[in-house]
Amino acid sequence: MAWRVNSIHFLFYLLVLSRAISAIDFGQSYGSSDPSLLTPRQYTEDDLDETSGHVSFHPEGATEGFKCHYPGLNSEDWEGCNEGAGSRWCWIRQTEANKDESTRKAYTVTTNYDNYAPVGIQRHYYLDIAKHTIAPDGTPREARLFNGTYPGPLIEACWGDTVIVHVTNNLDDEGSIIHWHGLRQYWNNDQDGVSMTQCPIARGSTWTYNFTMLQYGTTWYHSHYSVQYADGVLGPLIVHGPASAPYDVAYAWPLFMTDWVHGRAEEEFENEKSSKVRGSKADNILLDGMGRSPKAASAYDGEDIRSSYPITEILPGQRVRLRLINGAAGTSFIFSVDGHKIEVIANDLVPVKPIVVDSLLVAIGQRYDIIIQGLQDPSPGGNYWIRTQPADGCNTFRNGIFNSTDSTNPNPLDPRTGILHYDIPKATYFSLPHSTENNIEDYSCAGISEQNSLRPVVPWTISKTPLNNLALSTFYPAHQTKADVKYGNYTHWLLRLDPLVEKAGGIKFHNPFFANFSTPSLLNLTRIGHGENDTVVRLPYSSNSSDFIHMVIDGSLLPSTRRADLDPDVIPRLAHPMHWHGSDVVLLAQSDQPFDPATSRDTWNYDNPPRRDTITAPAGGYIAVAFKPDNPGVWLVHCHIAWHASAGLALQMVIDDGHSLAQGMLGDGKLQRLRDGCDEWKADLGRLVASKKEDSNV
Ligand SMILES: [Cu+2]
Repeated sequence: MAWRVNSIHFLFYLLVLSRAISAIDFGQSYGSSDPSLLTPRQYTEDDLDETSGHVSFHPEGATEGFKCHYPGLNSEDWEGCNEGAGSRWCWIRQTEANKDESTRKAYTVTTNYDNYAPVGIQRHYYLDIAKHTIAPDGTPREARLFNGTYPGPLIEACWGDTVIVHVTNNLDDEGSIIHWHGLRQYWNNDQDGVSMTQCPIARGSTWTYNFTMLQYGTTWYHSHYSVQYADGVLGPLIVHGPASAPYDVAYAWPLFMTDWVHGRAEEEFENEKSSKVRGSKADNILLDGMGRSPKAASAYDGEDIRSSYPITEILPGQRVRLRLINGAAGTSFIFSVDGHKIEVIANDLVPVKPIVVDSLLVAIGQRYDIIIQGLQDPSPGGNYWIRTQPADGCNTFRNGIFNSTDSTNPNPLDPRTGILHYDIPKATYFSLPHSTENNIEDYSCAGISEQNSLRPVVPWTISKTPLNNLALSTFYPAHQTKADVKYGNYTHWLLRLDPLVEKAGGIKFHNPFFANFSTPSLLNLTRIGHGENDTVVRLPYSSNSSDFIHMVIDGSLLPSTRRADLDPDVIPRLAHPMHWHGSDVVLLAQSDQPFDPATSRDTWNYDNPPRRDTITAPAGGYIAVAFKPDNPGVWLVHCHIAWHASAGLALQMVIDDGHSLAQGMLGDGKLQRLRDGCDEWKADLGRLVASKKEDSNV
């Protein structure tokens, strides 16, 4: 195809950067606090393609043949091109003309990525959920998989694209519901894929999800049907977009960290509820679906490492962008690469000002985009361990709890799960790395100082006077009485133990959260809140971007060093990675001390706090978050430990205007579609499992 350097100033992303040009200096991190300075990726002219005068290019790190197309953008929008470190890259200025009024009514054009997305194309994906026997660590088991792979296939899109996913449930014994983790589903509540917003997909049926990528970065999709994702029903989802620091090369496939259970997840969940076993446990850890026998840590020396470990290739001095996902059921990980620093450029789906660390806590449900800076002079063998070490206090394994300071577990799992391999003349694929672990100061699973050092590139200033009134909170546990239902105000959420564990420990029983598969809340908004297991927070909708809701999640009733009355051998001290649907939240405070209504609020951070969708509540402490109630609907907040969510550590927030906005926005077509789906489900398995009250069904 014709390619003329000077006349076709191709490409691309919106964000704009007349002042950012000098920043394209490899090895130099970004540093600026100006929100308009998100740097686009560098595209060489070979990447670019001329299609009807519209922007079309192969984004760095995309799979082969994958292209971003922006039919709304053409050469008149080019701002210019620039040379840098051997590549030429171009960008466009974001203007009123390159947004589509018909589909972007809710957005205003600003340099705040939160309020703007380009207009992309539609992409269709087809997922088939079925049983397959696999043995990722040598032990065969029957898993439930998307398209027969673990993790499932990569869903890949460009910022602004609309993704349409056709999910067919070919399981013979269960329904399924698929959630698109971290995607806000802005004004698109019915596509969230949880039991609040739809009935499960009946056996043999296909359900189609449809959503637009208003965010970009790294995330994943997974079953939200009880603990089904722990049986394998998960996969990566990446959205190409700008980055907050330059890099040389990127890979499409993320490093997907999981734990792995040798039996069925549903059976493992029985252990969570058992007063004898106390707690679900995992058997192993995997990286990208690869693992080794828990008993044979280093059995592969001399064999081809590519058959036993996921390999990440790098060149000396090269800056490699990697994507990290924790899709585990019960394990938070400390990620590190021996001998290498980690430059963090995004947390969850939010670009952050780059910070450099030796290791990185990746809690369940969290993601990071990172850059590894290649060494100028790597060791001759060229191999370095990638470690995914279970974090202290955030793991439960069959052969003992992993603890960095306690050596009483005789057979800890080997955290060396991947290999960074230098493509240099003397490097070998036939020798394990001989690298030593970085000096890691903090193996804790809340990672308080690290988590609080992450600063979004596009800043938010948070109102100190929220729309809700924390002082009005009932301070009751997630246990509803009639008075609570009237109040509807759980913005101070006092976490309780798993009710059956509480019962076993002699603590007064409370009602856990329970969602009936056959009656999704979205179809019953006026009625939910009257059931003893509904656990509903009703919050006022507001379109004003300066309006916020504040929420405290308080673990002070849970076992901690202060709660000596609760035996940690009976009830383990666990932190909870809490995940929000429908919104990113900002972290006003994260503390290992209990929340004090009189004094704690004076210490909160309102000035561009960390912002993401999953944050760990420390054992015995609390987190305070804020979010914009601008997305009407019914949204889940829950612990992302699969066993805890199913045991009821969840609540539903209804964000509405008091005039049926949330249900009204569905329109007749979507309502009818949801009802038809429920009819199909009820005619299939609905009657059998609707009354299964020992599982929250989220
Ligand atoms: Cu939890």
